[in-house]
Amino acid sequence: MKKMFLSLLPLAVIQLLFSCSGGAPAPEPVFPVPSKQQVEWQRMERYAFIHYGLNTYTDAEWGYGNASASLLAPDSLDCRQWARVLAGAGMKGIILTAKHHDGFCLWPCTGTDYDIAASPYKGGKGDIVRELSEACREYGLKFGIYISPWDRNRADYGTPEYVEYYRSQLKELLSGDYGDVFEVWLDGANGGNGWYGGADETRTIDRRTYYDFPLIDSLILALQPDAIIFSDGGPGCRWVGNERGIAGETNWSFLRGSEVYPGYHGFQELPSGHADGDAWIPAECDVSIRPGWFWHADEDTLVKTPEQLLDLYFKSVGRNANFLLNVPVNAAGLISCADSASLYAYNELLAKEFPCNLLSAGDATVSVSSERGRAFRSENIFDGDFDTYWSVPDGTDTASVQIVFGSPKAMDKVVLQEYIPLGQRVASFAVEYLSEGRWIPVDCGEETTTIGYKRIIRFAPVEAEGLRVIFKESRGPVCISALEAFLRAE
Ligand code: FUL
Repeated sequence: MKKMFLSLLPLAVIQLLFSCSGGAPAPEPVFPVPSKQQVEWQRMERYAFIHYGLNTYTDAEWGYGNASASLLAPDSLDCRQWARVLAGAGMKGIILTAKHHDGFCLWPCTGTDYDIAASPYKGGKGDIVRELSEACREYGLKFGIYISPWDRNRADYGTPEYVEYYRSQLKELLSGDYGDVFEVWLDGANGGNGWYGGADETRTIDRRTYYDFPLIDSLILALQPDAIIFSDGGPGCRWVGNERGIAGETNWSFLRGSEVYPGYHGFQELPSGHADGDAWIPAECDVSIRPGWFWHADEDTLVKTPEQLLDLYFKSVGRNANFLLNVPVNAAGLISCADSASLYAYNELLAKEFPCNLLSAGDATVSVSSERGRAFRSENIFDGDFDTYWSVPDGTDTASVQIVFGSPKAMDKVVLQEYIPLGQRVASFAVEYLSEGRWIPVDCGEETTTIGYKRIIRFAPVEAEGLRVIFKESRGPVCISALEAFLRAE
């Protein structure tokens, strides 16, 4: 009852109530901090990409911009199947390649003839953006769009007129006609050779200035205020610096905002972010379930196994990043059986990794180095509620929590979460278990530096009489939402 009442009140009022009743106020934020939309986005954790278009029929990855629209003639295309399979695999949303680098549009686009209206699909009356956005709503998924800035079909690519055309495409897709869009994906590949309306040449643009990305970002946010804008440098979320789906073991959700822009690349620094960054731009790990982003018949046997997908989950979500898994649609217009079989099995393996949290305040003796006050007591880390957290007094940048069990527990994973609305703080920590009266570090083979929204530490199963986490370095008083331990179910 008390909790229900509190959840209806804004944070500021809650803080005031606690300070009036003698409790300590919440810690001051440590900047940069995420927007409310970025926190919601991070809590999605897993969502899917779909690459589909003319490349599906030409066996290409980067269409040149001159493939005929007549090739788009799937005989069984069914967006509801895509949504059903991906929802069944635990995805929280789908991002569709509404336009890839070849410039072909999967919706009837007013500014070009190089679109679905020129294809045989539904006699030129189809609109895959609409069909998928509706299927996503039906299956409780969020919907996002990939709209390539680079366009190898347009004769005017490289001129200011093209940028205007690109903006008009964004307006068409984001004006609300297709509902809410949770993420807009601005790819970094742009400029190079292409068809360009028959010019068939190489065009080079200044990646930093040509598109006027600040203007594009404000256009997107004016139309879809809750959308997260992806690019190498955000502003909503950032590329993780590789297409293998792997985040840095150290992973700050910040960048020096003015340095990174779409097309910047930054392979070395993007996996870990900038520890001294001034803008909250968390990492997203994009990777395909197959070697290519688009479907190719000869890759039907090269679909990643459930075990590989599970490993990628731990290397993305388990390292403070979101996991964007591409599942290409095949020439028939469906997600292939090999892909859906692997996806379902992966989702089951994932559930087995986290059968039940072994930690609770009930059957153990919990002690912490210090507590900030009633509202920030250590019990908050066990309550399964992200919005409550344990914190320590101001001026404290180290802390520890120790749990001694009534009887030993077997475990192979520890999950830690920081309360990120107040910033990402922890820079170094250690996880130890108690065995025959001695505290032993778990052998996870990874740097235990940052935590962020979520960090999952895996190790060979141990029989633990207790567990402790030592926060050795923090950018302010720690704010820990969750500490959980699990043992994989056989
Ligand atoms: C890359 C693109 O060039 C690929 O074709 C693909 O769309 C991938 C997700 O992003 O930069």
